[in-house]
Amino acid sequence: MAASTLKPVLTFLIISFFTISQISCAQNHPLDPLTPSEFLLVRTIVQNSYPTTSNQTLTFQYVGLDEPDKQTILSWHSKPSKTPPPRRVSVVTRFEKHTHEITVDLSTSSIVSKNVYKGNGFPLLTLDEQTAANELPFKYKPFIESVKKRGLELSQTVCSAYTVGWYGEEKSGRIIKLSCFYSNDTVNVFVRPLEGITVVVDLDEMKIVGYSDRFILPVPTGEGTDYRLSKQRPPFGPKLNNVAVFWPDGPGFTVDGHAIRWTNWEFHLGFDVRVGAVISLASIYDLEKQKHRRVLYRGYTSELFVPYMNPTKEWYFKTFFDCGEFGFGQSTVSLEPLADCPSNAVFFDGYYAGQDGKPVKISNALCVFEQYAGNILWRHTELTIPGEEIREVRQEVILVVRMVATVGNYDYILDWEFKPTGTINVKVSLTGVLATKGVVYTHNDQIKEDVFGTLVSDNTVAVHHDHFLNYHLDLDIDGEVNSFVKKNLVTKQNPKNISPRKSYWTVSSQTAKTESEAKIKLGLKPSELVVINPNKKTKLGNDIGYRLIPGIISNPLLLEDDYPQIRGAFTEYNLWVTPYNKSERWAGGKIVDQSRGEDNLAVWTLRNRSIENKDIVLWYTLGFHHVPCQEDFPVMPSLSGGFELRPTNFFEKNPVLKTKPLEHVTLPNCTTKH
Ligand SMILES: *[C@@H]1O[C@H](CO)[C@@H](O)[C@H](O)[C@H]1NC(C)=O
Ligand SMILES: *[C@@H]1O[C@H](CO)[C@@H](O)[C@H](O)[C@H]1NC(C)=O
Ligand SMILES: *[C@@H]1O[C@H](CO)[C@@H](O)[C@H](O)[C@H]1NC(C)=O
Ligand SMILES: *[C@@H]1O[C@H](CO)[C@@H](O)[C@H](O)[C@H]1NC(C)=O
Ligand SMILES: *[C@@H]1O[C@H](CO)[C@@H](O)[C@H](O)[C@H]1NC(C)=O
Ligand SMILES: [Cu+2]
Repeated sequence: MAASTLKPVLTFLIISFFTISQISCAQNHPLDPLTPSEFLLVRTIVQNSYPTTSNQTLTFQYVGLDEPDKQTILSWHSKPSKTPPPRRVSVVTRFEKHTHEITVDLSTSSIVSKNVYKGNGFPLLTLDEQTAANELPFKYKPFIESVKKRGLELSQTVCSAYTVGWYGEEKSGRIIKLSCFYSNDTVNVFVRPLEGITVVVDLDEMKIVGYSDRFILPVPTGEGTDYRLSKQRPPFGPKLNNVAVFWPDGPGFTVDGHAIRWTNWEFHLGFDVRVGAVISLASIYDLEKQKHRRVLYRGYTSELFVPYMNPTKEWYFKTFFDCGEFGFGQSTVSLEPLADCPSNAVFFDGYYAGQDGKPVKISNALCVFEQYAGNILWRHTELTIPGEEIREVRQEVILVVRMVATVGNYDYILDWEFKPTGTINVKVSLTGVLATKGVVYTHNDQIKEDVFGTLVSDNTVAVHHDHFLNYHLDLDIDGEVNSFVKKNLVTKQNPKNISPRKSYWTVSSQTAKTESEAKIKLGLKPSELVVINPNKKTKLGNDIGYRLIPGIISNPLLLEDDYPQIRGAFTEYNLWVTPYNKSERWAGGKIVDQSRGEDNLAVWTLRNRSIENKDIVLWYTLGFHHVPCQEDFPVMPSLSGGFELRPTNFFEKNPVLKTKPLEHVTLPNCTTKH
């Protein structure tokens, strides 16, 4: 289509987008995220429970839905009544240098439980305290001196907060470290570090408690690092032609509060400060059985572990847990209509409690849209029947749920893609700005030492690192009682007298009885990872199931007894299976900042609980070892990975056999304006 026709089409679609987003919610769902008025109520209830005589401030580190028991949800969901189960809220506060865990019941406006956390580590950091910490150096004389010594302007300097991890310390306060950057001449601050300086901040005291300036390295130039279009100079390119997204029949999905229905799928879309998007109660309509069948009770990113591979004094501690320390929901950024999501997208705002307990709104935090990318759902050309050429093709349309979390320098695009075939594709795309370290070098030939990364620009090394995302996948295949089956593909020798073939492979299934049997390291031997409902079979007698098809496989490379690895032990296996337990929600544990690996997936599974014929949860880790390259600079093109949840003997036959082909619709003629 000619570019000139783009404008009128877009205008039309923008109008239709607003219409969709105004569909109001008919009834509240017990899994709906907390609303602004609920946050305010929680704030009042919690504040009233602390002594007014204290001059210590109370800060809200985490406020999230304490969801009702699964059985309660399931029975409500199957027969929604006017009165949903009581709304409860989990709250974590800091008060008088202690972490308090509180459960609030909103229906009675009361506190149900309250205790002081006695374990190691600290809760989620708030954005406010990071902002406050980042400003401290600018009133701190030694830092001002350090900036001056480097011939830099203080007004052009910015600092950013980094969690410090745990390295065997017996005791440590609630501290973070700041790294500082130079913003003169570019907005790409993360590529202009002020190396040699470390600022240690005590968050409870909100003051600098440690400072060192060990050496000076050239601050990499800002030239050529700005990624804004307004700062680019010709020649431009490669040139892409404009596009229009046009759904002549209107959207194929409906939004009812947080419930989304599209073709054969329905699910609930929630939002949480710690993990961002939460998919619940996903079920698929079976045309043959004429009913919805359950697939995924709950899915979300439970943790993201990003260890950097620079072991020097200024960098070693950079081993981040982005969900448990910084909060994926808290780091969720507003999506830009027509850019982050296409014109047919419907947007959802997200809310979380700020440090003062008041609701903070993230506009357009999530988007949902249908996507047609010219892909084929299925096809066949039959050429063997003499005199005939038979061809059947079906186009593939999918539904995408998207959010973007920007944690400091990095952007994570998190997609859940639903297909009419029953597949759920979970995808993450990494983009944004690399974490870089200043060096004296301007050419690779000068480098005779390990610089822990790749020279990506003058005086700039992008540091090696990993991204390990763990997904909490509570599959309920046709009901909550499931089993995990590992189908190993094994080589068999062919008996000599049968045929000249010497070997073949066949499937050897193993049902995991306990947690230890379901710790899976992938990449060595081929196997299918299947969750079955052991109590249901297809008409032909096969186990009804769904399988998890991994994408790229990455295993950890740090030593097992290295501190970050102890904390990030969920990466030891690509897949773990646990019996459902409401309080086991995050693979890195509940309290993550400065945690010591005492409460995480690896520890829970040591109990070696029974998982056969039980309500089970899969924990899948998707990993990237990132060796940066020059193309990743000054801003990185998206790098994607993911995995697929795919029906396997779930349906009696191809569930999209009877899907009709899409009709080709010619666009109304549009007048050219130049
Ligand atoms: C208030 O703070 C001061 C100094 O920080 C302290 O000495 C005092 O005990 C505090 N008062 C209360 C009621 O906590
Ligand atoms: C800031 O950037 C401009 C443009 O590159 C340069 O001329 C100027 O010297 C820089 N100032 C400082 C204080 O670095
Ligand atoms: C649920 O998990 C928590 C944390 O691992 C544990 O303390 C608790 O005992 C578990 N409950 C059951 C019923 O296993
Ligand atoms: C877990 O339990 C099973 C069954 O009781 C047993 O065979 C297995 O050795 C146990 N594994 C560990 C690591 O304890
Ligand atoms: C639309 O454009 C096509 C090709 O330019 C032309 O053949 C057709 O008559 C036009 N239709 C209308 C309704 O203007
Ligand atoms: Cu990376």
